Amino acid sequence: MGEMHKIIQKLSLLVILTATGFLIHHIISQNPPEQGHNPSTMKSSVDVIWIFPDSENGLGDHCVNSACRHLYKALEQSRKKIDFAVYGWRSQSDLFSLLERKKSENIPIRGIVDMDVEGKNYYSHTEKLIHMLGTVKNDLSVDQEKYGRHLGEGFSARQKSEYNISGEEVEIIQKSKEKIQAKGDIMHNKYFILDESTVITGSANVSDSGYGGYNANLVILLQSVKAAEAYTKDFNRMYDQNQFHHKKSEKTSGEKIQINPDEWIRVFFSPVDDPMETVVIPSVMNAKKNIDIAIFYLTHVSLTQALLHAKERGVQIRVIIDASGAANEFSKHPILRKAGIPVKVENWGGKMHAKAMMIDGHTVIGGSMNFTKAGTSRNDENVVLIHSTRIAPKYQAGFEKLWQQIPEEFLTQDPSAESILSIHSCADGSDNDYDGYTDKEDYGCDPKKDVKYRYAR
Ligand SMILES: [Ca+2]
Ligand SMILES: [Ca+2]
Repeated sequence: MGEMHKIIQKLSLLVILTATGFLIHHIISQNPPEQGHNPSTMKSSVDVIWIFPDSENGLGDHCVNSACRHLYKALEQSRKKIDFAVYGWRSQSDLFSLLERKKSENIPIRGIVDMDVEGKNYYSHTEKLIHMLGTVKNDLSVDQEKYGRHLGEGFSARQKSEYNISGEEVEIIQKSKEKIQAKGDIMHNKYFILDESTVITGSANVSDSGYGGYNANLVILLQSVKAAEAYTKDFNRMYDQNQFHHKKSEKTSGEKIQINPDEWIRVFFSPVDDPMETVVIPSVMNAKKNIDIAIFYLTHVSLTQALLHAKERGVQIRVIIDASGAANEFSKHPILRKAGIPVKVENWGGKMHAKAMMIDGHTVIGGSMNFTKAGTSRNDENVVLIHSTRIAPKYQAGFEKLWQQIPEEFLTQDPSAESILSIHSCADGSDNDYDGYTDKEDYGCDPKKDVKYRYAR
């Protein structure tokens, strides 16, 4: 024992001293590591940031609001790895140049974007991004396998649904005005995973209207190794295994990710987790006091039924819905109004693009998923449930601000997304209501035209 033990002790000491010396040398010779970027010592945190619709600056290459600056800073601080899955890319040249710089610094960057069956992306700078990075994949082959290689002739849709409105059974039939074209399922995520420890997600697209700030959006910031792991798992199955949409097979655990003793989150991915049935509807069913919803599209039948049920139980519900979302033939907001739920249709130039709700002052649900059947059962989407009595009031304050901005008359009338009624929509260079006419060409923007053109319904 004795002699041998001493030798081992001496050797161990030598190893430790050498290692320490090396470590000190290593630290001195490098820039000090950025705080919060060492996963093992990093503190977990969760936050939400509202992007308020900035009508004055309009559509443009802006990255000035706090959410966009946060994304910029987090990308800039990334040292190890940048993964992102985004619907597409338009404008946002600061973020674009930053990725270019990160690439030149040899930070591994991998990206995923959407493609339709003809290999086109909705956003104009997506191709440029794909060329610049050379490491961006998409869902084209999965879409083509399901829908073919060309846009079909389109189809008419008809939906019959039933609701109990204040004790009365009501049957509603809704039909599409124009033929719907199947362009493929949508890779609709808007998330960034940075250095295996930070996730930035939510409803904002990387565009002039999204992070640029023309639309209203809710951005979610997660500092959590476990959250980053869950998102990376979703990213890898798309990136490495071409598992988009219905090809995804493994459900997410959906387990609580503890952020601190008082706060936890759960994350879910469409379509495999069916977040509408798994998390959104059960949360509405459990609501006891109030629900505030900020949403782009609301066409989902069972969610509408759950909201009516909550209203019957005495839960106070308010909804802000987008004007173009409200103009959708399948929108369920008239049914909610019929049951006495206050629904305001926004009237700013940009969109109500959030997909979020707050429940009972302790829960916020947000992400990329619209409250539609496609959102929960076909597209690639992510939904975060945040349990926090600190975050819920923060959401609430932003919701209240938006609610107060919208005139009372839009509790009963729906302003057309492109009309004199929607502030700045007639001078933003955008066909806000997708009817092929922009700004002054649009009937809703012509004061001499019949007033009916200013309303969507
Ligand atoms: Ca697609
Ligand atoms: Ca228009």
